[in-house]
Amino acid sequence: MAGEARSDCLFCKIVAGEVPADVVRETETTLAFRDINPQAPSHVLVIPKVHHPDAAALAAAAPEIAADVLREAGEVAAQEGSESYRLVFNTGTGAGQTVFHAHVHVLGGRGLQWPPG
Ligand code: IU
Repeated sequence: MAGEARSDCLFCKIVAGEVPADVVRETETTLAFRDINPQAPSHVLVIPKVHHPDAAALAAAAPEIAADVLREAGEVAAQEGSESYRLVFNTGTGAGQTVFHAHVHVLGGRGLQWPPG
């Protein structure tokens, strides 16, 4: 069931402390940690602690937690000193989603081109 921890989900395992992560912020409902394959000098993922497969599913099921994730993304950017930054929600394999637990990429620390690839 969405919302429950999944034993086969990497990010649920990070939330449970079963897989290590470089955590930069934590709240009651969210966790923020550095991406292991950074695409910018500052590349942090913010996730809800509850399991939902993508951001839209999270927003539909738990809008208050989706808002927490967005608020935390801004706090991460400020903490990282990123005056300008980009939030990315890859959704679906065709868009590059590889982990099916909602997360937002917070990218900063360099100039970012538009449009993205
Ligand atoms: P994506 O939007 O689903 O592709 O993002 C998943 C991210 O999770 C991706 O950028 C990976 O580098 C990152 N990641 C991680 O930080 N730690 C891990 O153990 C694994 C993936 I596997």
